[in-house]
Amino acid sequence: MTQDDIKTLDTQPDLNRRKFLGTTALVSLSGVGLSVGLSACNKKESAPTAGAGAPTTSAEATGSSKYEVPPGKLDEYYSFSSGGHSGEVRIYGLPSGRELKRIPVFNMDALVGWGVTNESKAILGTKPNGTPKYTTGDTHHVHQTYADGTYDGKYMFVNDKIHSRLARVRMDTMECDKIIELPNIQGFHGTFPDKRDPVDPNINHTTRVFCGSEFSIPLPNDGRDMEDGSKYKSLFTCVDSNTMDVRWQVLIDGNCDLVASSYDGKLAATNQYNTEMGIHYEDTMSAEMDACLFFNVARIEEAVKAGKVSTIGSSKVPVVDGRRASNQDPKTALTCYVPIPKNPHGVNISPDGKYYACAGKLSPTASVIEHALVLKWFDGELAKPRDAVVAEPEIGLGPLHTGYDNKGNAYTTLFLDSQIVKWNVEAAIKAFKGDKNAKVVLDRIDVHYQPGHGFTSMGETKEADGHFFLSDNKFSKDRFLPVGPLHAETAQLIDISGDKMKLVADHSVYSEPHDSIIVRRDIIKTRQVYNLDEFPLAVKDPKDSGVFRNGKKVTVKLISQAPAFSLREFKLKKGDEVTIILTNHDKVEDLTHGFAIPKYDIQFIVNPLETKSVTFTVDKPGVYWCYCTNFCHALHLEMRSRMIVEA
Ligand code: K7E
Ligand code: CUA
Ligand code: CA
Repeated sequence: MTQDDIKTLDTQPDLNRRKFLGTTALVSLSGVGLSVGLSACNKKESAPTAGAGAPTTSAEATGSSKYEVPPGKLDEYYSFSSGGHSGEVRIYGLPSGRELKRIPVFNMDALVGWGVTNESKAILGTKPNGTPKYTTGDTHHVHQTYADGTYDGKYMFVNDKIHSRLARVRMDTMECDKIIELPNIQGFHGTFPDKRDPVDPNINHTTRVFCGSEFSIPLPNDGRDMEDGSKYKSLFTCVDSNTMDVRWQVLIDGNCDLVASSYDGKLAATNQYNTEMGIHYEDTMSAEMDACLFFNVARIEEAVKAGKVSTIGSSKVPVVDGRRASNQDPKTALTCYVPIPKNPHGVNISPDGKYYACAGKLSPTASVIEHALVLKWFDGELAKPRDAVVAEPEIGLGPLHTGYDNKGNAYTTLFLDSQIVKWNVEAAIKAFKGDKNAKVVLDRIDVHYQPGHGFTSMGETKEADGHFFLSDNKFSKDRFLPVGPLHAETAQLIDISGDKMKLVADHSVYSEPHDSIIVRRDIIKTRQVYNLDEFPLAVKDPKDSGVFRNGKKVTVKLISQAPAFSLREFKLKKGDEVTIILTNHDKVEDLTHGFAIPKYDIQFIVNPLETKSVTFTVDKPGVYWCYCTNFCHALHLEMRSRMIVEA
């Protein structure tokens, strides 16, 4: 990118700001000062750097009661959000921004007892000593399952970038029920469920989850080829959404990043920023063009069926060859590499299923790729993959993620410009064909500051409603009371129902939401209580309570019913391996009890009619008051049981 490119960005209303930002950001990208240009905050001339500086100018404060949710009233939407390096998933109500729940997934959670109970450890996976295999996670992308092009309210999937795991969350209980670790990859970043089967017309719902790996590694990564970057590889992975088994992987050139799936089930896509296969940071930016890589799902599955596969290391997952050299003939190709400038970030399909927007990140453009033309290339009827690009509007600096409304407009986050830009897809296509009158960029709005993901209400479905856009910003600085060197992040709610975007609320969020989806509330149907029968260990009758000894292994069965546990005390001997099984017999929704044992580091909750268990060795003689941690009753404090450990 050159200085001349910047001049062409004439749609920017605030030219002075543009010039300042552009010069700083782009000059430094051109080689010498790489680290300066890409760091986020060095160019926001209007923002104080820290502290509770000047209050926000009233000019931008357009919040009004129309967007407030009065006490006792419910929100219109759920927002499901990844929690970044917290390893969790969060649920907010919109437009209020009320935080409703945090779902522990890859992280430990003291309230729920996630990572403490036997049931959660079985989902998390354990080391031979019984402790969780990993205690950290890094969630980036959340997406729900589909039926007929819209959410079916069944499951949500979320990735773990640090340990390359995929988790599934049930939408009826909003709890994680399954976690798997993907083989032979690192930096599992983008993920997206498919929307229907590419072949079987009867399967109009999600059955696969696609997963992209961002970091290339030697394969297998067992100490070989560590100095030879040309031997590093990435895999694109497909997981069965029901069994959560890994179905297949595709060996590719370059890396994966974000992932999208088509509405007809035929293609999966991933943007690639490291087609250079660079190991060092500057190498990943050496090429002017990277790519958006498309996978022909039906052909890959035919190849797997036909046994045209290999395996890597000890993994049994079939791997097909999606590298460029092996996929030159469009009519048999499994993959199609569409060139996109430069280090693109994000790929998002429009709600009509026709176009993918792949934003340039280091190029001020968003590339529009036509779905039908990619299919045409696979049929041998398009000269070259790049011909599938039908528009490439210049929209601003550092474009990352795109959301859509129901009127053919796209909303892209501009990380470096700290803006959201609204642009019209069909107008961009006309302009690309040479129509000088096509009005591509329709509006811009400042956000505070450095937006990462942005997403619209129902915008990842064919029911996109064009109501709200939420901008998850990476910096908040002067927007909230300072709370030390680490500030809250901002999620800014923008009304996109009119011609002009309107900022209507700032919501603070704990670091660091990456991606969210905004889901209409009628789609989500949650359960009120559990069912005793779904827990094999359930203590079904209070009379079944007691201490059951088998040598040094002891099982303690008890129930909770406000305001008491069914055992006032239970006796153990030092050295026993005890399993405590607790069933909550309260049937009223939200009547949850907790169970905490001092000095033994045991804490968890049991929801109505739920059963949980913990196993540990009692190594400290004495009296330990097991108490209820969840305020449940006027006699909550009295709700206790005595664990007596004899020497
Ligand atoms: Cu979805 Cu943040 Cu992981 Cu873009 S990434 S910002
Ligand atoms: Cu039971 Cu508090
Ligand atoms: Ca690159």
